[in-house]
Amino acid sequence: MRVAWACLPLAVAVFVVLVRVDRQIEPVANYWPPIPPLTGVLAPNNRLDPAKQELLASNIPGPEDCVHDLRTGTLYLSASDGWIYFIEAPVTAASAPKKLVYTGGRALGLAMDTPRNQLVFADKRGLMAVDLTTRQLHCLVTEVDGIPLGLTDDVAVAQDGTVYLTDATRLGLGSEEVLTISALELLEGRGSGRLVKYDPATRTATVLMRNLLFANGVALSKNEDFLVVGDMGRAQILRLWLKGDRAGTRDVLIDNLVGMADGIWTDPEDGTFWVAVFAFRDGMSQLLSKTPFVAKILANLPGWMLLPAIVPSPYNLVLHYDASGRLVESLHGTGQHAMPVTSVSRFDNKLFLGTLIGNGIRVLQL
Ligand SMILES: [Ca+2]
Repeated sequence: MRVAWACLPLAVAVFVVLVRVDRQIEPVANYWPPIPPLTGVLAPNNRLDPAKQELLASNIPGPEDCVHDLRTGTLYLSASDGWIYFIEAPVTAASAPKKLVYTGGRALGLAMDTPRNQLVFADKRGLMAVDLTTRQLHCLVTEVDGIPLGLTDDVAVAQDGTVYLTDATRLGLGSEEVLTISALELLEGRGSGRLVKYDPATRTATVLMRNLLFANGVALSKNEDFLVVGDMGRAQILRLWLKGDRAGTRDVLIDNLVGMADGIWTDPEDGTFWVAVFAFRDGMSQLLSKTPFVAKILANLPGWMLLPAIVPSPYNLVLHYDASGRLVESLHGTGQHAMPVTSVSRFDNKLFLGTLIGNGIRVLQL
């Protein structure tokens, strides 16, 4: 089956490369460790099966992320139509989402900045915020170190208002769709993602990490002594210490993930980390990581044909780690309604799952 996936696009790519100019990427070879087996805590189960889920906002396209205002229970969600929507509590499948603001771009990761009563979000245009009283939109950062943000993917806000954001890849500067951009970054294999810190007091942004292979989810630890960031293409979650003797140093908190980590959410009650896994690591980008010349040919495919590069088959997977990076449980789901999970958070003893592909937020009673 994998061979079939790889051969068909390759044949088309040979044709395509003859009639169009290639995209400007220069793939390099990478050698990844074997994918860990689905055994032990990782053993498949049916905890995310569709029959156990409720679908919220079923008419809202591509809600990558959603976040609750813990004061009111209002749920905010980022959609692929350029709008941020909200649902007031009590949030049920019958609730009709309302429009909060049109961003002019494409909002991805969301984070509440409760002390300042604003919603901070990653947008294809850069780091942005919307005042929840006036609904006034603010563009906070569009470039760092003279380099434009290529694709702002996720955000985390500290109690003092400091914002940490991921700039997924330099390849996001064109007009390509998010999925195409991520596939190209993975096929290139170099890593152009950045972790950025924005200081609202000085309105300045600084780069904390470079060369991430699609920088994705970012989250602060419960007491904000460190943050975690997803180096998605390398199947790692990195830890950067912010306080204490180790401040400024980094290490690998979680290594050799079974899939590509998307959104990461810190549970405010116990400090554990919930990780949305976008896809297993057996897509074309991983299979072709040793053959950059083939990856360069495939990079000429139309965007929709690059999907197998990152999503070989539909699967739902959420991983739950303790604060030290130990896997404590995994939640799986398959079937015709399975979609890549791009965000996960818990509220009122329910898990809320966002997806870049498909409509609506899926809700699982725990
Ligand atoms: Ca993301």
